Amino acid sequence: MPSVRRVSHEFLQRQGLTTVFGNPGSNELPFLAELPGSFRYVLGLHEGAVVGMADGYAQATGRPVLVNLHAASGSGNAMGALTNAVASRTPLVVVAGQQVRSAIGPQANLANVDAPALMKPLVCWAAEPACAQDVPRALAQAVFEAQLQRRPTYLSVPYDDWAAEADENCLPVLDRSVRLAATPDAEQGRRLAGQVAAARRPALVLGGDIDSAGLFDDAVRLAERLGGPVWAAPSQFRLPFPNRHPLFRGVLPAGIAPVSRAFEGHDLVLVLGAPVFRYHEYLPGRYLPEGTRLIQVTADASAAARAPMGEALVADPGAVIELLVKALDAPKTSVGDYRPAPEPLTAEGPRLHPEQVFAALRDALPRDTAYVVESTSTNSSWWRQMDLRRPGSYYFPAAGGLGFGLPGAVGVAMGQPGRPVVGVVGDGSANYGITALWTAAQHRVPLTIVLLRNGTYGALRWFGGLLGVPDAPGLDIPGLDFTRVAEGYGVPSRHVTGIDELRAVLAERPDHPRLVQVDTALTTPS
Ligand code: TZD
Ligand code: CA
Repeated sequence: MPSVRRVSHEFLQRQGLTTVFGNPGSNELPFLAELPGSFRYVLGLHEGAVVGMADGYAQATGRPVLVNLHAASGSGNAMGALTNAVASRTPLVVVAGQQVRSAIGPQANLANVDAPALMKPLVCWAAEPACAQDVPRALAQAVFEAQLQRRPTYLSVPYDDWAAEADENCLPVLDRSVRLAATPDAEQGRRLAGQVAAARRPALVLGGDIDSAGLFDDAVRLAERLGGPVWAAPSQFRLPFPNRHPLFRGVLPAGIAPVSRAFEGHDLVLVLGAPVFRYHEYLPGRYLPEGTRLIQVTADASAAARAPMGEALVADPGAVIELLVKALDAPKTSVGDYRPAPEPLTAEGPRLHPEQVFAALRDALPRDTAYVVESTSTNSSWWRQMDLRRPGSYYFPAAGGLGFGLPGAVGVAMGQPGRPVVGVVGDGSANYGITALWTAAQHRVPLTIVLLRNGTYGALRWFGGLLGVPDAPGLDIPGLDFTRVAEGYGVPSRHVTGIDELRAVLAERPDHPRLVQVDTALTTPS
């Protein structure tokens, strides 16, 4: 009989999980022994960066990805980054090493006491196999749970299990496949189509799942049939709709009262592929205006169950879009033209206004560029200037945990070689995932990091005003030079001072990672 390790490697290979993002320790080494040549181990220097890179890679490829972390300490370091993977419904399969079983109770060094409990609030499934021969099946469950529930999973494996001999009941798992089909039945489909067709003023709200499921263009077809306004749901991890499309009204503000105000006058709000809703700032009010009905269609059963209002149908939004497009009459009038971006605002003094930077990105970079964005105070400038019309153009850390932008951009670029990728990262955010620069340099990942340096935690200054805290300490971050930090990790970099220089630098297409630092003026998120 082969070893548990051999069967597990074979399973991962058959399922296509051969790119492994990790940072190993002694407990993990036995899993990495005899790794077949078809595997690629992408080393990250800190677990936050490891998970951020794996998240970007999994989102860009649309596939589950294996993450290899060290016991409790490595898993703990990864948890902040996992909050974003939860919000973006990323199927990460985290495998961590554990002490041998007999050493866990006495708490030998590197024993992860109650390992599944450590991760449970974040992952949808966490386990430690009860014996070595259950490892291949448990690994398969970790992959399938992540794939079906679209949420990270966690498996803790005592390190001596890998060398143990498999038994014959370990082998059937190699041939397994698990698939999901969630098309509404005929009656559900008729009912929904009837509700939508009967609406006088329907509004559409789209979530990140629309883009991650490859439905970006289908959503445009549906919207143009409906002819009503389209919003992106609050706090989303992807852009589900072209942001300069004539029907697009922007990202819904993340507060109860302003969301309700946006729906004023609509008898039906159809939400596709989003939770209802991921509010942020507490702005109390009625959830919905009087006379507005909400229908949520999502593949995420938990998002349907926890919503505080509305009807929900747990189904594949793609199947629902298809049936609605078929059932609805073609529109009588054209929806109009895409809206041009306004002239970018400028700043006083030597610093560039973020709008100038974004206008330069929009004009100098190819239309299919994928942007990974983590610059919190520049949100309104971003949406005023950008013109994103292609699927997979925008990634954002939707749980608000900083440290995704830089690693996420590395992961997206590795997952979609050939597509231009730009990370737009603030001088605060960059520090949480900075070590990903090293991985980008080692793998020569073609990628541009545009580092916006305003010398402060801009968004927190703005929040300070909103929350009546004008005098909080610890909000400024002077004295950081990212060109020198990047050079230290092996990434060539430039400090750009003028808009013409920025445009010229962005027009270059290097085949390696680079960092472009720009000094920017402070702006507000909205
Ligand atoms: N730590 C982590 C892991 N996530 C966070 N979101 C924060 C702290 C708090 N935080 C924000 O929510 S925004 C922000 C912090 C520190 C400032 C980010 O600064 P930046 O962007 O330079 O990246 P702006 O544009 O200057 O706001
Ligand atoms: Ca900043």
